[in-house]
Amino acid sequence: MLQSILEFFGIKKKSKKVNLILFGPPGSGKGTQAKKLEDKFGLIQISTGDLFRYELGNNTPLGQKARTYMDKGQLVPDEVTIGMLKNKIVQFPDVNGFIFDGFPRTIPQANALKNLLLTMGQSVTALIALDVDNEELVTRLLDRGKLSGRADDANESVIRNRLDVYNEETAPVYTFYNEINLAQTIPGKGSIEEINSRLNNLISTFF
Ligand code: B4P
Repeated sequence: MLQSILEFFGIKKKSKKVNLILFGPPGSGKGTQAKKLEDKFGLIQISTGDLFRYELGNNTPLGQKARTYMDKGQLVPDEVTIGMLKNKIVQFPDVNGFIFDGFPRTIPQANALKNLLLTMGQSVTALIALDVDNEELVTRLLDRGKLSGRADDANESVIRNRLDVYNEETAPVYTFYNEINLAQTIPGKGSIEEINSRLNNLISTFF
């Protein structure tokens, strides 16, 4: 009723946006799944890993800075990552929402995301973690490394370092959202289609 009255006067009701964080260790399938969810739900995927790789590929000053961290499996410093993310988000003022893939990876990044969305009158809808054991992750990333040429997938010690960095620096981000009842976990092992169907079922409940 309210909607039709507003429409009669030419006022567009501000619709609720769905902002999801796809969370999990390296190789858990965030990027693989985010691309599928983007099409299904009309959301924009923002992958900080992809943004860095784009800068790297173009050999920009930002890319050169990021490379020194990424090649060793370390996190790129927060100020660089947050600035880059802000520049990206403001390009999409009218979308249904975002899927953040690989961001936030630290508590300062989580706080920055909260403040940034607040300035747009929005908030995080949910964090969804993909649960996959370490040995499966190492296998997946080594397999990807054979094809992708990504330096951070090329050897096992860099991959294991990324998993350690995840446990030490990124896992607390789950607790941050769990404390405000926004975190959920789904099993991330199984076929890509099986996991996609688990995600679709969960995400449909947010619309
Ligand atoms: P990312 O690009 O985010 O890379 P990722 O964690 O390795 O990948 P993802 O989990 O998306 O795995 P994918 O779907 O591809 O980060 C790379 C680096 O960038 C970081 O180490 C860091 O240096 C830097 N960085 C990025 N964001 C940052 C931030 N916010 N702050 C600081 N630094 C940041 O899947 C992996 C493989 O598994 C693929 O080959 C896929 O085909 C396969 N796979 C997927 N699902 C599968 C399934 N169900 N079964 C079998 N294989 C599967």
